[in-house]
Amino acid sequence: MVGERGESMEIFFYQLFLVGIFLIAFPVPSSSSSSIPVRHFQFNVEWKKVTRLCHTKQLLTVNGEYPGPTIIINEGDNVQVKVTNRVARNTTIHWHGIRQLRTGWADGPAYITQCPIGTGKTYTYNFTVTNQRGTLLWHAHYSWQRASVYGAFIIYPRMPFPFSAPVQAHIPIIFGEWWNADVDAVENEMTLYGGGPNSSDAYTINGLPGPLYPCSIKDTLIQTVERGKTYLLRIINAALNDELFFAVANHTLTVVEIDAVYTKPFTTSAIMIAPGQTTNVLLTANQNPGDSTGMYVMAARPYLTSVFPFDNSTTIGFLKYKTTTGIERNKAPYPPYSLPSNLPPMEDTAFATKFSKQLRSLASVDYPCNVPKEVEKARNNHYWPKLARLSC
Ligand SMILES: [Cu+2]
Repeated sequence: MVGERGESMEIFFYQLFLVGIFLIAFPVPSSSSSSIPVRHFQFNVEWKKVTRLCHTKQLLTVNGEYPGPTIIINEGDNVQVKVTNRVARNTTIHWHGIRQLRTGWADGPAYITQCPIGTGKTYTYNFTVTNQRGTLLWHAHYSWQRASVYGAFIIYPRMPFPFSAPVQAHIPIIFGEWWNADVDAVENEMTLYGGGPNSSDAYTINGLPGPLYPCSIKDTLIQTVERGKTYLLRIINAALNDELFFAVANHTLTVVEIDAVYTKPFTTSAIMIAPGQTTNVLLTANQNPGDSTGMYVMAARPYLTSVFPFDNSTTIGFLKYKTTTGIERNKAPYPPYSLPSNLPPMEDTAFATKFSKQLRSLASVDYPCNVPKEVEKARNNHYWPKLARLSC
């Protein structure tokens, strides 16, 4: 007994020592400092009746929106999100990719960094976004709630963009998955049988499956653009499990940022994006639709990486050039269309590899890439006992 107690005291002092080092090594300004702008948001986690693919169900949402509200802040802002749980089950929100310097408790994974937010309870996430700029995402982090509870997290930079093209508009493109069944039932069944989950019934772009799925012609994204203008597509993969290819017919994409880090720009016919990842691309509306429909298909479908059954369907939307007359030419039913020839086939590992190899940090004077050039050989293995002693 005494031995055990002595050991635990030793561990306790060792923890104190490590925490001390951490505080000294990362002095981040306190968020209570009045010079930091504070951004307040209210998130109500609540049910909303939503219909897709002819199936109506109660969908878990934030503020009744699907996808959820977009958070837009400036680099350096303090963010305070008051989350109220209005459903009869636990929940949390994860700020996916935010570094959470000294605010690990605001990270969101239930039972890891925090206890879940119980029914009727309110919890305020409070963190400062330091030295990150670009696109990230937020999503629920309890069970499979992230299937419908997700949204864009946009951080405007303090300094001008490191690319010269004037951006006409910022367009979030958020991929997701839709199950006709209740996702809790899908998850329970998976746990019961120990296999993979039932495949989703559709992929979605901004919550819309597009006309290749049953009953979905009206649920199609149509993004209007002006000829000659350049747009920043803030692409987010909020799908649960699948890497996706994405392409826009007759257009190239210039990758400028991944996961809120600038990249050396490169132009590509398509992108590959993993779940939880974000990619900012520039798209110039440089086609001359003339008398044609002025509609270009944008499409996403999975990159096949597993032997398990998966949803092998394709979601599409349209890029639509504004007419000079202002007359709406194209409403459903859409003109004849086909998938973009530049969309990689599902087994295209060569494309996925080539694409990933092109990703390089910008590494400019303003945005240096400070990675350790030497790897220190570890002398001891350190074990970190769990500090959280709250029983949830
Ligand atoms: Cu996450």
